[in-house]
Amino acid sequence: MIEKKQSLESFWMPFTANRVFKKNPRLFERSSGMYYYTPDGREILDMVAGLWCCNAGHSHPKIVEAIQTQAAKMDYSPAFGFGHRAAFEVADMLTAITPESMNHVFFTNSGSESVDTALKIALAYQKERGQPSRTRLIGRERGYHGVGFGGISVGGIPYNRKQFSNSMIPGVDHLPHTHLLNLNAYSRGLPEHGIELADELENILTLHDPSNVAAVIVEPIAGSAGVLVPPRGYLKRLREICDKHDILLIFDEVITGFGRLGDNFAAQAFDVIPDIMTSAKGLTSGSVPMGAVFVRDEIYQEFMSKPGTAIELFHGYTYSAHPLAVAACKATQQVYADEGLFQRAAEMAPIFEDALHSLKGEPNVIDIRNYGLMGAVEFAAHEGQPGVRGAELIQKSFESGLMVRVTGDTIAFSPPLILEESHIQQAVETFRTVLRAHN
Ligand code: PXG
Repeated sequence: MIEKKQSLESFWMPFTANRVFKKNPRLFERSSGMYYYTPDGREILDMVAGLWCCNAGHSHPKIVEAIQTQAAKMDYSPAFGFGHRAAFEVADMLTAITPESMNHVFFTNSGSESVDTALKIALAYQKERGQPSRTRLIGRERGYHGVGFGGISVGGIPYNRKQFSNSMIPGVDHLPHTHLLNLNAYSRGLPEHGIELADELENILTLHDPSNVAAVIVEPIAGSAGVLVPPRGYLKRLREICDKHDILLIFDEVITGFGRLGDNFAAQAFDVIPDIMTSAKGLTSGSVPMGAVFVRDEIYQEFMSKPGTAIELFHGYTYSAHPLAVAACKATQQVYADEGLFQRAAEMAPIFEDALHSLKGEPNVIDIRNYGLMGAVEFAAHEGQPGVRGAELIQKSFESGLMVRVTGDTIAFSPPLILEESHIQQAVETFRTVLRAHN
């Protein structure tokens, strides 16, 4: 028998101040609906859907049942050269809710893998269609695209890049971020100012020549950087510039997909259709790791139109379309449809918006922003100590029975789509009390 150690030391926790956490751990033991429960039985209202992923609420009985049934039926089936029926069924289910022209999906196990897959598909596509000089990739400052080498290279969060600075993939440029705090503070929905920031793409293209550029990748709304909603008209303009120069546009929809914005994807919410779309998180409502990359028909057909019987794309994962993930995904998508959760997100969004904006004027608040069921409150940093106030606020919120997400001195909200008005009021009033008590 393996000897049981009681320490917290063995587990090197991701994106966590391990030494701080291990002195004062915040542990969860179970979850249900809108709540987590701690080992000592405290109820914590989850206003981030775990980590922006549990869109159907926690431990949904239909999803749990599907996972249990599948685990007993078939544990694993390879996707390289073999298949299982449900993987094809779920692909049909998913491509029924993507934009009309995106009818093909490549399965991964996470958002990071989805991003690296999307970048590789973009590069391979340019070669396949006879444009091998198109190798450059363009991301954006403050973008988060996971932690693979591709993702951190196109990503724009300085701390995520600093430790690995000499090992990025080459040939990457970044658009400026769109967070214009002075001009757009307290915007409800799409901010008024900043469409011209999209024109910076033209400058980058002039510098390198468009014939050397493969793809542009952005989050429709930047999540990790603190819910940065795109300026009105910005995404459409990016699309126009990409079209003009025959460059692929990739939307990283790992957070914005599956109802978060009150529509299937941000592409539909904003009526801007990319060429490639990455997803994960809400794909299975966070229940089993899974990611998916959707591509336009022309991209898939470019690979399929070549004569011969060779493998068309030299890429894939042992666990692409893992039976457990597929079962969880099918059940999740069925729950979304049966319970009308994307529509529900759209209906709750104005109530969420009003509640969040009622925090204007509370201590140290400098901005509030939102779209769909994504929202953020930004705070003035403690003098010379950026990030400290944010960390204090999540700890105090947790002690008060509320889970929120922090990035720097911004607190983000991204609740399960099942939430009710009473949860919104509970969350905002708890948070208000925390702000007033810890001024
Ligand atoms: N793209 C986007 C837009 C994401 O938000 C990833 C890719 C990577 O997904 P994986 O599954 O590899 O983690 C993400 C992930 C946060 C936070 O609150 C956000 C994410 C992950 C962890 C924390 O800042 N987003």
